[in-house]
Amino acid sequence: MRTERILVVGSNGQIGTELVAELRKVHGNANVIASDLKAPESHSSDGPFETLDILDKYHFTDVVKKYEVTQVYLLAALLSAIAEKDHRFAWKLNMKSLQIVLDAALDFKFSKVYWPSSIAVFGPSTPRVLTPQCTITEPTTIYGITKLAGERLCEYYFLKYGLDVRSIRYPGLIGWKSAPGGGTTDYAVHIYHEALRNKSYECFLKADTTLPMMYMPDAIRGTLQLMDAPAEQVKIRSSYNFAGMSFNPYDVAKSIEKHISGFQISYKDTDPRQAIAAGWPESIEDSEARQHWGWKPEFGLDEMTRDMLENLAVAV
Ligand code: NAD
Ligand code: AKB
Repeated sequence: MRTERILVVGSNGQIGTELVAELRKVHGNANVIASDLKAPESHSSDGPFETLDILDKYHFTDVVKKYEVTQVYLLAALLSAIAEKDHRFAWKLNMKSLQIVLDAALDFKFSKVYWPSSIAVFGPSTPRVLTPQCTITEPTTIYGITKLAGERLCEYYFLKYGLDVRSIRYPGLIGWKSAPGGGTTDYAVHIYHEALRNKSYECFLKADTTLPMMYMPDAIRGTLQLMDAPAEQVKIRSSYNFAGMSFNPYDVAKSIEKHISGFQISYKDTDPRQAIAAGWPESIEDSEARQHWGWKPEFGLDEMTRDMLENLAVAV
C-alpha cells in the first residue's frame, strides 16, 4: 500500500484546523501538508505548512511536486454571508480553486480528492423538512450557486475521467477549537463564547430559524469515514446529504440555560443572513450516507452544549 501525501488547502479555517490534526493522527505528521494564505498565528510545528494561494496554479503545482502529493482536501472558499459581499470574487475563488485542483488531480494522478459542498445547494423551492438527497436545487445565494456548480463539476470528473472525488453537503458546523469564517450558521458558535463571557447574546437570526447543524467531532469523523470507504461504496459523486441535528437559536439558548442560569438571548430586527437562512432546509434526510458508508451522528444539541461549554471554559 502506498503512503498517501495529503495536502489540505485552506487549513487555517474552521474545518481545516481540526481536520489537519485528525489526518495527522492517521497518516503521520510529515504526510499531511497544511496550507493557507498565511501561516497560522500559533504556528504548529506538528507538521509541514506551506503559504499558498490556491488561485496561483503554478505555485500549487510546485507544492504538489515538492511533497509528491497524492490527495488534496480543498477547503478554501468564501462562505455564504461573506460571499454575498463580493459575488464576483466568491465565484472566482470557489470555482477556480476547484477547477485547478481537479485538473491537477488528473495530471498528477491523485488517488483521491475531497471537496465539501453545503446545504446551501438547496433554495427556497426545495422541500424544507427532511430534504432528500435528490430534490429541487435552485439556490439563490452566490455561495449556493458555486456549491451546486462544484457538485456537478466533481461528478463530471468522476464520470468522464474516473477521478475518485468525494464530497459531503455539510450543515452548519459548530466547534470550540476554531472560529467560523463568515457563514450564516456562525451564530451557533458565537453564542457559546458570549454565554461564557457575558451571559448574554444578540442573535442575528430570528428565534425560530431552524437549520441543519452538526458538532465538529461528528463532521470530522464522517469526513474521514467517507474518505476511507472503498470506492465502490461511494455511489454518489456529486455530494452526500449529511445530517446531525436541527435546532434554532431559541433551542440553543434553552440548552445553554441548563448550564448558565440567567443566560439571556435577544434578536436583531434585521440582518441580511436571515434571508439566506430562510432559503435553506430545516432538516436533512441522509439515508444514502448511512447506507453506503455507514454514517451515524453521535451528538445531539444537549450533548454538544455540555461539551462546548466545558471545553471553552478551559480554553478561553
Ligand atoms: P473558513 O472560512 O473557516 O476557512 C477557509 C480557509 O481558506 C481560511 O483559512 C482562508 O484563509 C483560506 N483561504 C481563503 N482563500 C484562499 C486561497 N485563495 N488560497 C488558500 N487558502 C485560502 O471555512 P470552513 O468553515 O473551514 O469551510 C471549509 C469548506 O467547507 C468550505 O468549502 C465551506 O464552504 C465548506 N463548508 C463549511 C461549513 C461550515 O459550517 N464551516 C458548512 C458547509 C460547507
Ligand atoms: C454557511 O453558513 O455559510 C456555512 C454553510 C452551511 O455552508 N456554515
